Amino acid sequence: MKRQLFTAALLGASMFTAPLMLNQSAAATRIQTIQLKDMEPNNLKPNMQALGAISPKNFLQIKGSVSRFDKTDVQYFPVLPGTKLFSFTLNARGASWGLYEDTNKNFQVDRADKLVLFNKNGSVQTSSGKRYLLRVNKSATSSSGSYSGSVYTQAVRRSVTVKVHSAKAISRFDAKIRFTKKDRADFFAELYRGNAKFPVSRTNKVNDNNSPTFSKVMSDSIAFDAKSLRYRIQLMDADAGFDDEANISPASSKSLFITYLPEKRQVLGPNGKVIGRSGQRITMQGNSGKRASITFSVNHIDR
Ligand SMILES: [Ca+2]
Ligand SMILES: [Ca+2]
Ligand SMILES: [Ca+2]
Ligand SMILES: [Ca+2]
Repeated sequence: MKRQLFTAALLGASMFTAPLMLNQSAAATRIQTIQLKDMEPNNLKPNMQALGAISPKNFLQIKGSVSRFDKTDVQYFPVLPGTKLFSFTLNARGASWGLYEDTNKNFQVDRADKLVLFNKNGSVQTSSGKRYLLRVNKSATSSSGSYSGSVYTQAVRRSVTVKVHSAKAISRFDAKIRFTKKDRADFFAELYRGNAKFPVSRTNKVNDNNSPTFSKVMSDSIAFDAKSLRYRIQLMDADAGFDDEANISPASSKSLFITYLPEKRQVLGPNGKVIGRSGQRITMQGNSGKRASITFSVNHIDR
């Protein structure tokens, strides 16, 4: 009976499928199930061996019991980077419970702490570095109590944005046609992951303009914990037949290879040296052939 109730509650909330389907980053990374066990003594402070970290990689299961001799259990959850929301479900019989934000970070439920949920399941907006304590108390009317439940998380979604602010033709891209501006370039930029064949994003195209500015920001959705991202920026001149690629790199290729390090907020150039920080405007230009320069900035956004 006990077990049936637990299973029915879990399936009813579709908790096994929700994190996989809603959550791109979590689906990309491996989801681990952590069992948060009721390890005594945990009456005032949680037993630290039962530590449960809430992160997009973890799916937490909680189980325990209280009795006449064990009136209270305290369980602890820190929130790891990359988590923006968690859904908390606890089914308790013969017991009442509260989920507290351990605001003063002393691993104890006290007055300074914020009561987040009380005998009621719900979603909690969170951010990395927050800590939570679950306190379960045996109800006065029952001789014993039990509880079981789970926590699933929704990950922060991170995207890298590359904004090409402007380009400048250094060479002539199109043939001169008298009384027209057709010899001016028709630029648009594209963003590729490393040596990928297809771009992840591109800018708008600006016709007949040797020094255009672009409105569309290019972006790429990435895993929250990605440390280093290699991109190739191409500047194209649209033509009636095959488009021309402008040389915008000081290295041997026409395209500009950059590496972005989200945590260090650094942008590395084709030679691996730091050429700027996130959000900063960087100008690079080509060294041979049909040359152009671009001014761009790289950043990342968490949602
Ligand atoms: Ca217990
Ligand atoms: Ca206890
Ligand atoms: Ca506290
Ligand atoms: Ca053209």
